[in-house]
Amino acid sequence: MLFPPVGLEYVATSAKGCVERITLLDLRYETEISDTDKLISLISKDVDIICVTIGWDRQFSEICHLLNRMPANIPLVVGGYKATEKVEELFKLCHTIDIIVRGEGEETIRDILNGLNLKDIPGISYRENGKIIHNANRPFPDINTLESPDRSLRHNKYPLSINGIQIANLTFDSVLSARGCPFDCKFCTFSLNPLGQKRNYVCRNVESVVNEIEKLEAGIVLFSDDNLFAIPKRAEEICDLIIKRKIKKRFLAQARIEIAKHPRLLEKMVKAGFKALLIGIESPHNWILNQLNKGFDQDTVRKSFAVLNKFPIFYNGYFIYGNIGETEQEMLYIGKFAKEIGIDAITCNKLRIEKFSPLKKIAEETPGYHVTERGELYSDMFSHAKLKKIGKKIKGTFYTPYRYVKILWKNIFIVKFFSPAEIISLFLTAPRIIISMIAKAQQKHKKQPA
Ligand code: B12
Ligand code: SF4
Repeated sequence: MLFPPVGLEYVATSAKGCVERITLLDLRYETEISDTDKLISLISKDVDIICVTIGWDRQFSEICHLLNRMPANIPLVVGGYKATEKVEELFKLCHTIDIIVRGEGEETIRDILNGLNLKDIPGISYRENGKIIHNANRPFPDINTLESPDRSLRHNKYPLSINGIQIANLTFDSVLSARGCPFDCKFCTFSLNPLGQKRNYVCRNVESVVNEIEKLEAGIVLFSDDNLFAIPKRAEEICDLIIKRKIKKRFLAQARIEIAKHPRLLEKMVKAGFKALLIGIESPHNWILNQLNKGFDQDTVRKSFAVLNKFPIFYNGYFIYGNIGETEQEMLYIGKFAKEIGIDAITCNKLRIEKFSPLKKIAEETPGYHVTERGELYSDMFSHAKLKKIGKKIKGTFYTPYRYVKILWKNIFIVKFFSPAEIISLFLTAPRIIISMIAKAQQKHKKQPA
């Protein structure tokens, strides 16, 4: 619940002027209408068209259930990454959906709201006489013509909170400075959208990005770009302008290890307030890095971290395990390798092979490997359950109690992510948080069938 639904906010902002009034609801926060009957009564009273985003798998069936309760007489438009991926399935599961917007929705929503004939709107799928019609894909919009999200439409502030207890007044937001990525990693579902289209790397002008940041209320800002540093000179200009305008915020961003080749940029990032980088390493093994077309090898990772670790930035590395042909021993080396390179935290995910993934062919042609409908890869040797166990072991090797102390130490004393006042507030709220966590665990335990 830390981050706002930026995709939907882009769409809502673009819809301004086409309708009389826009009400933006983030149902995770709208406690008053968390009761579905109340939500439906609000919608029935006041709303002419409903637009919903589905970004990921989480609670997919609950979302479908909710959509099926929407009033049949109000047009229902659905969009988002997951909706784009599951067009056919959604139409089958949700009889109330009229239109699904595939891919980026800023221009498409305007066409819909302006009443264009559905057959003339690129990028949509819709129902007609009991059939589903899929129009051609819409070309990508020029991102410099898109307005950044209108945050005044929001009803809440996206604070850091655990079990409803707010911590140290920290608030979050995200900014998108570019779309797409110039690299072609074979497993990647970031830069290849669910329509199989590669989004060419296009960036907004630096001034507009910093103008947006300057107006944000939140203190912690995530750049949601796939790779903020694709053009290092441009990233340096963003930092220069943040420093020049004395903007005091804490930034997080996704990066590739090549950033280590640019120590001057890293220095400026520290001055500008960059506190954490999320870096895709994927694997310690050269043959896997090759298979994934990652574009670097183990030695480069080691050399890059030797440079990166000189800067007071918190590094989280993404790793993929369960690759095609990977042995258990190779998977388990991830935790050890992560320790060797001195990274601060790791996130490990099983390899996913989605519809248009270039790895799909390799997986299908490799005896004993299978890809599920949901894009999960497993093999005769490694079932889902076995891979899950291996994942736990990898984490167990890395996340020891000493590691948690180190993480805390680095954030407080080296990266200085938290101010002294925030640290005090963190400690003061800690007992309440622990009590609430215990209560929640007990509740969960009680709910489980005997
Ligand atoms: C930044 C990001 C995050 C941030 C979120 C920040 C934020 N403000 O939302 C964080 C780190 C929190 C995050 C978390 C997760 N993420 Co994420 N995330 C991304 C990332 C890199 C960018 C998303 C983004 O901002 N895109 C830019 C906006 C403008 O695009 P958009 O959201 O797609 O919206 C456009 C269209 O979809 C459409 N649209 C969207 N909604 C609607 C609605 C209507 C009505 C219409 C008409 C159109 C429309 O128009 C929008 C504007 O063009 C994407 C990868 C990518 N490049 O897309 C992954 C991605 C969306 N995340 C993903 C996942 C899996 C997750 C997690 C579930 C990971 C996890 N295991 O915990 C969590 C879920 C968090 C949760 N809330 O439950 C997956 C989803 C894949 C899938 N098949 O389900 C993606 C695609 C990455 C991947 N390939 O693995 N994520
Ligand atoms: S660099 Fe990252 S975002 Fe770009 S293609 Fe590779 S994995 Fe995807």
